[in-house]
Amino acid sequence: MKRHLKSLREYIDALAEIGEVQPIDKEVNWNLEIGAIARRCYETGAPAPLFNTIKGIEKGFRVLAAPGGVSHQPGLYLSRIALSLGLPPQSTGREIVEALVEARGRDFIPPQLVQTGACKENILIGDQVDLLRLPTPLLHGGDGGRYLNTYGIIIAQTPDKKWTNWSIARTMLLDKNRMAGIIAPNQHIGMVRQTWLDIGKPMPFALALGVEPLIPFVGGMPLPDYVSEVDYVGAYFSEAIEVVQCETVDLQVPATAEIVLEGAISATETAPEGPMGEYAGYLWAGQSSPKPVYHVTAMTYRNDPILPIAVAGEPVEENHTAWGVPNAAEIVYTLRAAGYPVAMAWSPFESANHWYVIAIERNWRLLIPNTSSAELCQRLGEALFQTKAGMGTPKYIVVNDDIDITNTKEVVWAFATRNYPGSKGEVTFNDEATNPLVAFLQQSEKMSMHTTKVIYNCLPPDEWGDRLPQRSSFKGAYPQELQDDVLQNWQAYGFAR
Ligand SMILES: Cc1cc2nc3c(=O)[nH]c(=O)nc-3n(C[C@H](O)[C@H](O)[C@H](O)COP(=O)(O)O)c2cc1C
Ligand SMILES: [Mn+2]
Repeated sequence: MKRHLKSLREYIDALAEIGEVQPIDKEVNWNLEIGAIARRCYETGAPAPLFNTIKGIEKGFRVLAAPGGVSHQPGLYLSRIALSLGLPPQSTGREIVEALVEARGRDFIPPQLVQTGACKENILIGDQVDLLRLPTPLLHGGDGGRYLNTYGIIIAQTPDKKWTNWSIARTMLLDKNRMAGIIAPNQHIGMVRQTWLDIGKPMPFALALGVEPLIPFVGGMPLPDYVSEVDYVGAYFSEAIEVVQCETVDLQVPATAEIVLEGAISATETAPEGPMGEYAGYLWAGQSSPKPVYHVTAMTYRNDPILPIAVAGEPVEENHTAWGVPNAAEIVYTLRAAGYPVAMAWSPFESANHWYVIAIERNWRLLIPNTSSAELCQRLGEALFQTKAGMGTPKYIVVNDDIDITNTKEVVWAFATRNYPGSKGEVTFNDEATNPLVAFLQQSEKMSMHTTKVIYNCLPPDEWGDRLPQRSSFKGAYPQELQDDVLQNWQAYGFAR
């Protein structure tokens, strides 16, 4: 039974129950200090910092960082991801991925419109809008500006109202009522915006910051074109989520959002945006580029609002969890739907979303007879690269399901000991659509958003057949009874732990 946490505040309470949030009353500065503290939390597994007092910002306005980070507490490594998805905090990566996959097969449930909600406790319209009141942090030394949106959901709808897309894309603060942000043409926000450009109009948007914890994970999920993420959110918990009508645009936002910004993205106006430290772990200092301008026409918020932030950079932060994990789930769903015996997919956090690992059922040679491992990889690529699930990175690693792919040590071992160099081991695909933020792409590929993709064939070598060699390890080379005895006697032998 899932536990549906219906607001950011319910999520924070659930984090507090397991020691995964650290309220900080000492005054902190939005100018790099919040970012530095958050980075240290991500990199050490410390609890998510909740900044209660921010210099120069009115009392009550708060910031929550690392809402989707990982934990250094034993057994709770993935607890923030698990709780966000309504699962027990000790859940494994596999249980998390299966929960996301399972909901993909259900009937989608559209949201329910309600009269009002917490996000309407304060309503500022037109000239009253003042984004400078919000505790927008300068996240990294070298960033081109202060980032207001790093973990909120941008809601956009086609003019015919048939497709409502909810996704995460960063926005940088410009002044009291303007932001600028990335709108990649191959992301859904870019596709929806194109339908407005086609009729020569600015695109209305709503940005919901501080929403219930599942939503950012669905905002990061590469669901297919024309699918509305909010309907998947309904399917996931088997209940419609409550939305309220915006004040100045014809869009609906989650009723419990902490902060909602409404307005329109100009069809013509741009402003320099970036650079910002990114999920690959790099910051290209000094490189800004023109991005579309968001004009804000209304700002509504809960009393004492909490701005959630992701401080992108070296793993593990929310790009690796709230994007990497649902992307892996979408790979599983897509390949299973295409008929392939996929047991699991995962992006090892250390790879900064640059590797997705796919585990194939151990008995695949029986299920797909007369097929070499390289041929299977070729077919997997053909199925995957037609879909958005296969856009996230050009590099995939295919292994047998005897490998625990959530354990990076096992992935490295499989890659090192099972991958044959050259064409049998590296199945390549030329000129495929890609996410342009992949670190190693050439400048021309970032522009064309096409590159070479590779599947590293790390399935057991074909000559091994369906009989894997025994593993030479504690678990692989000793009878279960003896293993149990050894564990039982561990302290008796004199070991501390
Ligand atoms: C914390 C976080 C930040 C993200 N920032 C961006 C971003 O700035 N630009 C972008 O194109 N995608 C960003 N993404 C990835 C997209 O959310 C993801 O590709 C998603 O599938 C896009 O939604 P869509 O499938 O509806 O296009 C981010 C994801 C997360 C979890
Ligand atoms: Mn979408």
